[in-house]
Order: sequence, then C-alpha cells, then structure tokens
Amino acid sequence: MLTVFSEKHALRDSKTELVGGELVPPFECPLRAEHVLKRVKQVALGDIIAPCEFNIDAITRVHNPDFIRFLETCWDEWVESGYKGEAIASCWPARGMQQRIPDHIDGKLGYYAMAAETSISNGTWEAARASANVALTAQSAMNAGAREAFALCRPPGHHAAADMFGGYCFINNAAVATQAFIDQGAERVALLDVDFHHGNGSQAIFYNRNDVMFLSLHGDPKQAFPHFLGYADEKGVGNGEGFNHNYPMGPGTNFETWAAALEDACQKIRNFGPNAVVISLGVDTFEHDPISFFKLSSDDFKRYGKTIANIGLPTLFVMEGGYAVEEIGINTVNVLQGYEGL
Ligand code: Q9C
Ligand code: ZN
Repeated sequence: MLTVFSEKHALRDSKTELVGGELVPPFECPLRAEHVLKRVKQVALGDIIAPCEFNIDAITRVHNPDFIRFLETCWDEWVESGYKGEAIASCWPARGMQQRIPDHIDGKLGYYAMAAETSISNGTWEAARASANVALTAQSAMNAGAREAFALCRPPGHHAAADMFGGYCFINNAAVATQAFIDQGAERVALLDVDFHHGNGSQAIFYNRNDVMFLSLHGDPKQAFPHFLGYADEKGVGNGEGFNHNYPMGPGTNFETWAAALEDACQKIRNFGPNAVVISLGVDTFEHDPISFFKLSSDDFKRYGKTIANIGLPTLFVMEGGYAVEEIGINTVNVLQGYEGL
C-alpha cells in the first residue's frame, strides 16, 4: 500500500497543552508521525511519497475562507499583540451571546476554537496545510486507480469543522479527501471514524448531506472529549437524515463490544453502496493510550483491519489520533497489514 508523508509535519511543534489547569508538553507531538513512518519502513508496507501542492480551493470546499485566513494569520497577530506564550483561546461565544466575529485576536481565537487544549504556535498553519496535502495526494493516487492508500497525516483533522479548530486539529484532512472523491465524480462516499474520540468536525461538515455517510465509533461523550457531540440519536438533518451513525461506548469497552459496533457500521456502509471508503484512523482506542478508555490490544488492530477490507471497496486511510507514542507505529501499521490480509 502506498504511504504519503510530509516532513513538514514537524513544523507543528507547540510546547503547551492545557491539561488539568497546567500547561504540559502536548500529547500530539512530532515523534508520533516519526514512529508511524519508521514502522511503515520496517515492514516494507510499500512506496512512500511526499505530497503534491494543492490549490486552497480543495480545502475551502469544506472550510470557510475566513476560518482559513484566521489559521494563516493567527500566530502573527498573537505575537503582534505582545503575548509571550502560545496562542490559546480563553473566552467563547457561549449561550446567549452574539455570534459575530470580533477583531481582537482574543475574540477571534474564542470564536474559532472549540477547546483550550490546542495552542497555536509558529509553523502550525504550514504543517496543517501540508497535512491536508498529504490526504489530497493519497486521494488523488486512488482517483488514478490505486485500490487503497495511507495518508500519514499530522496534525490530525477530525475535530475540525467548517469554521472551528481544536482537539489537536486544524484542517479536516479526511473531510477534504472525502469531498475530493465527490468532486471527482463519486456519487457516494462513506467516512468511517475509528479514532477513540467522536469526529465532531466530520459529522458537522456532512450532517445535511446524503452523498456522504458518516459513521463514528467512540468514547461516550458523557465521559469523553469532545463531550458535546457524538450521541447515538444524532442521525443527520434534511437530506442527510439517516446518513449519520454514532456508536458511543463507555469506559473499559473491550474488543468484542467494539468489533460488534464495527461490524454493524460496515454493514451500513455496504447497504449505502459508496464508490469509496475513507477511514479516519486513530489508534487511541489502544488499551495503554494515556488519554482514552477503550481496551484494544495491538493484535486487535490487525483483526479489525481485515473487517474493513471485507467491506470490499477502495479504501483511503487517514491518520488521526493515538498517543501511546512507543506503540503508535505497530498499532497503526497493524490495521493496514490486517487490511492487506497479513
Ligand atoms: N482528558 C484526537 O485524537 N483532550 N484528538 C482530551 C482528555 C483533547 C484528541 C482530554 C483530546 C483530543 C485527534
Ligand atoms: Zn482521538
């Protein structure tokens, strides 16, 4: 299987994440992508290529132009305003307040952020743009005939909505790639999110559409980030009604329970009959993940790769989360090898 990887991921190297009232080194760190790349090489998964450059239009198909401009200029504006630390949102347009976009960087950060853990720093935009190009390059290889591909994206994307960043995400790489399939003639695409966290950004982007089915297996929002979306009764709206499927699961969920949800999701995908499947591949479902509560073992990742292969459709894997850094390479590549029947 082809892997697409950009060295520019390393430009996303913020120093702070707000956790429990402290600023700590971010879980979403450059070493993650390096370990996945190392494992891809170790098992000789296939060719590894650098991404091509794509026009920003491919990104603004799913993101608002004003949001993209904000991401581009945020760090410079933050520095110009004289702040010493990294750019972190600290106020929000909460219930009962106006939803206008302010001029001050503090206001803009609060308007566009979904959470405060994700600091913006120098290089964040460049890395996020490269990460989207990784997804688009893998998608374009599939449009040219590849049956499957692995977009080794970093930073991840599935929490990013049309005009919202957070949860370590800036551009929704999987959504951008999904939209590219549609724009190149696919009638239907399924986006299946197996990251531990609910893919709130992807859900929101496709919520009113019947050409993209979104399915997500994740920690119950009552207990897990992003806390405010991902319930089982969120089914889609308008034309999109019946094309959104959430599988929230509680603390301690084991592979048997998780795999039953995956089987159900795969059956819904087969019934939908898409031209392609995009997998938001997070491996933070791992039993030793430091911020998650599912109990999948390294072998389980190989097993469910086979379940995804059994859908029987062209499949694009897009890297999302996974924070057990030492095991992230094995777990991620196990899914891809399981898919290949190894
Ligand atoms: N106590 C992705 O996996 N903070 N993002 C969670 C846990 C945010 C995860 C707090 C987690 C974001 C792409
Ligand atoms: Zn996650």
